[in-house]
Amino acid sequence: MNHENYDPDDRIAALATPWAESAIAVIRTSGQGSIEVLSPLIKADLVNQESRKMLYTTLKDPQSGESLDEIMIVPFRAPGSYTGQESVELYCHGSLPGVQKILNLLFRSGFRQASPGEFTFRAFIHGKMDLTRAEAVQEIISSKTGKAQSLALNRLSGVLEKRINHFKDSATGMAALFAIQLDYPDDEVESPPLPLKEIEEIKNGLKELIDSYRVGKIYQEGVVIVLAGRTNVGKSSLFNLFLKEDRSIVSDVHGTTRDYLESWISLGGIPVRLYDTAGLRKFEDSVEEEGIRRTREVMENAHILIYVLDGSIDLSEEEEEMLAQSHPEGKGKRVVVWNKADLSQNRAPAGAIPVSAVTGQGFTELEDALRLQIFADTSQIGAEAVVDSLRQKELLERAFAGVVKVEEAIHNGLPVDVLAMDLHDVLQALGEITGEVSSSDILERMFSNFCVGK
Ligand SMILES: Nc1nc2c(ncn2[C@@H]2O[C@H](COP(=O)(O)OP(=O)(O)OP(=O)(O)O)[C@@H](O)[C@H]2O)c(=O)[nH]1
Ligand SMILES: [Mg+2]
Repeated sequence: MNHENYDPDDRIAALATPWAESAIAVIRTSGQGSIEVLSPLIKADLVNQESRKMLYTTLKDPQSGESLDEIMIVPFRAPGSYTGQESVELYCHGSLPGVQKILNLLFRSGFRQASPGEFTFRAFIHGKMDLTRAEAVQEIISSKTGKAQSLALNRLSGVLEKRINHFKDSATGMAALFAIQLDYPDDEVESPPLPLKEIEEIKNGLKELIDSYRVGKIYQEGVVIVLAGRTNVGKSSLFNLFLKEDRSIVSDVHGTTRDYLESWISLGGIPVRLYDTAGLRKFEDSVEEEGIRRTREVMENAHILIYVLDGSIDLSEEEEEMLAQSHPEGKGKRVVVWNKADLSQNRAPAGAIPVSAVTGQGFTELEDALRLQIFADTSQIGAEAVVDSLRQKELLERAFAGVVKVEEAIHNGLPVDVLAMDLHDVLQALGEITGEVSSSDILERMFSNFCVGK
């Protein structure tokens, strides 16, 4: 999408549902004249159809006279549509050849294929939503757990926009104050008190949002957790317990799992990519050697390693050593599980969580320990507004740095024009977050990550 010479009125169309056989497919169009262009293609009068009221009709090719499908169609007149401009949505049977025929007809009739995110981009330029909401649209679509989806939904409803606007209002008020002092420098009017309290408030608020990014990222992108340990300790049994299904082969033969397996799970709403791996031992053949090499590779990339021990037998030297290390090597964190606790009368070694993959004992404690590790470096976020876009986080940091500069300038007794300039930076960054000031390359990058049809 080229935003420089962008024509926001030309007519676009795209399939909004996946390109796959389905019960119903939704085709979306937007642009001036959409209703008039589509009307001759159906056996009903779309031009006089009430806005946002659905119509059941037949779609036909006016050239050949061929009936293409029985459809439901709904016109949206500006500004009462998702994009804020005239739009038509069309619900047809989800047959791929059928959908292709309909799209071909639309492209012959004066629509062009929409780019990814183009409908949302139009909603943004028509003032239907600011950039924090526009970004939330794609975040909702790509969210992997219910919790991630509701955090993104909060942003769509504008919680983040409201907070940013609150900072903006406050900074604008300060800018006005500085402007008065610039206009009347000679103490003709008594100088108003410096807005130190407001500055502190903006600083804390920005800091809170910046910190929330880590939480947002966890919910949006998820974390990688890897089950590792010696052969036969019960890694695959635990993997299946997390998944609540028998995905990985479990047997009392050592070296059952030869290659890693992976699956998405939800850990109390946190999306987790969980890996089961080949047991670590001196390999017996080249296939197992490759399996163990892959296991080590997967372990390297883990955010959290669940190191599994077998509670029914003695620990190996290597396991003892591992337990003794309070700080595991590698970038990830570690949780040690003492599995098969049901078979042992002994107590779990210090630092290990007693669990049984067979009885389920200790599993809740294991989940709690994982959650604690995941959020270990994040502050507790009370507010509903959580940032999970890197773009927003970087702009928040720029605004924060600007506020700190203003504060320092005040403490150092610098002249008001310096304060005003620093404050201008703050306002600029905040404006970019919501899209009030937006450069075309930001828009280009942002909307290109969207789904086509959204
Ligand atoms: N009693 C008991 N048996 C368990 C438990 N966990 C696993 N087992 C048994 O231990 C054996 C090995 O389990 P797996 O889950 O295949 O072990 P693994 O670590 O994946 O083994 P490899 O893939 O060979 O590395 C199986 O016979 C399981 O039924 C447990 O908590 N209690
Ligand atoms: Mg296994």
